[in-house]
Amino acid sequence: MSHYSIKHIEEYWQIYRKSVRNPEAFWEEIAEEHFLWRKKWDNVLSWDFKKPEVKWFEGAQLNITENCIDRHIYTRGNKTAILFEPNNPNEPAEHITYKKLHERVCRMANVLKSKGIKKGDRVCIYLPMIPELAVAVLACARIGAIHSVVFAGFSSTALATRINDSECKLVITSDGSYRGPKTIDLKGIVDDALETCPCVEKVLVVKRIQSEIQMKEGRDEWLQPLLNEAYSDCVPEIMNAEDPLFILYTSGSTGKPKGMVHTTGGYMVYTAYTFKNIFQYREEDVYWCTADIGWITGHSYIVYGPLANGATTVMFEGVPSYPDYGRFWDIVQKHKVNQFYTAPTAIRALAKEGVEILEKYDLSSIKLLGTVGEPINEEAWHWYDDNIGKRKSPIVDTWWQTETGGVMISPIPYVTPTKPTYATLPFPGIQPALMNELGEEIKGNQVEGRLCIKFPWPSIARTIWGDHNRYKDTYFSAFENMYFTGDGALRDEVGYYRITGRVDDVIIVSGHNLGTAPIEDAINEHPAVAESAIVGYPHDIKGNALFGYVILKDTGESRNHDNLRKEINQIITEQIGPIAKLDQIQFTSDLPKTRSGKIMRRILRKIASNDISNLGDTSTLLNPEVVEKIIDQVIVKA
Ligand code: 7RM
Repeated sequence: MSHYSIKHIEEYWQIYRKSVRNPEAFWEEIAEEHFLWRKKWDNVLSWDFKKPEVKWFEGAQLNITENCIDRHIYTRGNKTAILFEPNNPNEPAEHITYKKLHERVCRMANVLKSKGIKKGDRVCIYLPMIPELAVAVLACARIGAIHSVVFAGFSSTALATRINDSECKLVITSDGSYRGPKTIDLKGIVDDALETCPCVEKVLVVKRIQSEIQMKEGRDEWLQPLLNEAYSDCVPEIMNAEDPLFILYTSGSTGKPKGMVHTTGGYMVYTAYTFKNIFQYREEDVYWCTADIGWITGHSYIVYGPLANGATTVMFEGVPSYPDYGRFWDIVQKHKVNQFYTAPTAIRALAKEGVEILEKYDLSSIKLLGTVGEPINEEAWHWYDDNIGKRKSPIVDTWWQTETGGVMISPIPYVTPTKPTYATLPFPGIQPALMNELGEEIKGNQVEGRLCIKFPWPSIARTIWGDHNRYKDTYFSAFENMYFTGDGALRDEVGYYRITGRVDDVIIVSGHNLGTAPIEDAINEHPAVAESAIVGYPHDIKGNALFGYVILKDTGESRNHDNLRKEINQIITEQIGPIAKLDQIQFTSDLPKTRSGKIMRRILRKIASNDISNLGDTSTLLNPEVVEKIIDQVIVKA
């Protein structure tokens, strides 16, 4: 018996050692015992990071939707698979059982087939967080089409770039979407994008907001009538383990977005196994990940991982602030959510609203909390622990990437003792290494370096769509025979990892390496500070100097900014040292963020450096308007 569910720290170490000593045997056992294969593999793994090439479970055949849906119909057919919570709290939630999900996926799959979609074709999905999004993803997988989900907050230009890069034949979208009190004209955005996308033949439209839209003759069709007509069963396409399952775009530090390609067998095994252990999911639990399916977190931990385990997974259409900042907690109470997984940026935004609002809700169903997406600062970690987890729910700080497909470094709840701001230990099968600038591995504990992974794991992205050279350059060229993550990390005295942020966020001031995250952590402890971002800018003597953008909490009272600046630098001096003191502090009301909530430091760096001639593309930001605002504040003053 493999240890599919890890229960003790001794067991973790035992499994971890086994997974490193003989990775093939380790993954083979898990693949063998917990999944449905039409044919077993001829070879567990072949790999060469120099080429680079990675293949898992070669020769095996399967369909991932049989694993995520069909096999559960017999054992838990009437269990809720997807629990849909609409944007409007007065609209009833929808419980989609495994049986019903099977039917809906099959109908959608048959519609796609009737529109000429075949195995290997690319289908772009541009939908809000409604059940059809998950159904469309699974329908593609059912027939072997490669889905490319584009987050429905991206602009028409961003959408067109992604559609063209992978030459999608068909787009699935909706007439519009709800976002808190607003509605967004998604179909109009698609129409604009398609002006420059000759590869798209068909557009299928879900009716969601009942708005008047243009339907282009011969190209656009309403989906519902087609679904009603379609047959409710669809024989799954038998896929090879290494056939592509999906493409998901992620922005690089330069150039056009990278279409990360994930394949079928390894991705399934890894997301299912990590989901089971990291969220300690039990049969009756209700699990909620607040991400959007437009990101990897949604792919792996709303759709594939939970469904492969027969879980109930919540899909929320709305935003945390609508109708007020109690919405998340309202949903937790209403659906008795047991595992809650969100991003530090959401935690900080909610913490800023204060704790009074929490008193209205019963959060006692919560057993476990998760975070993902960026380093979580100590203050946010404690706020989450104290107020949401009530100090009894372990926090899993899960470090991973679009490229890794699944969680790589994370505590296993109830097993790994947690430590604020630490993602703690590698998941079984993951072999991290910290590297120095000379390309050497830094061994031992209490060290810091660039985070690499030494050995392949089943869900590593296999290539960048259409650009294998870029894949090689980006991930396999910095360090020989290693996958380079682009992140920095430190390993403490017991071997726990703390992700310190993107390596390009390191600022060298007077020869001292300073990570931005620890400085931001220190500042955020000031009672008046809600959020902050530190960047470097050129300085004649120090090489780089530090510029801090600081958002203050709305406490109602006005504070003297010069005094605050002194207090902030005092805290930094106390926690890190005078070397990390900020040379300039700008108070601002907002920070430019990507749509997944990451602060765009590139832009902040340019503004701090007084170099706004070429800010690059800001159109994909969540809040492009703040860029102008900050420029006015900073540049006018200087
Ligand atoms: C899952 C996801 C990847 C980048 C990654 C890191 C940062 C993600 C954490 C984290 C510190 C974490 N995929 N990151 N999780 N940093 N602690 N727990 O976010 O492709 O969108 O981003 O996000 O820099 O390289 S992603």
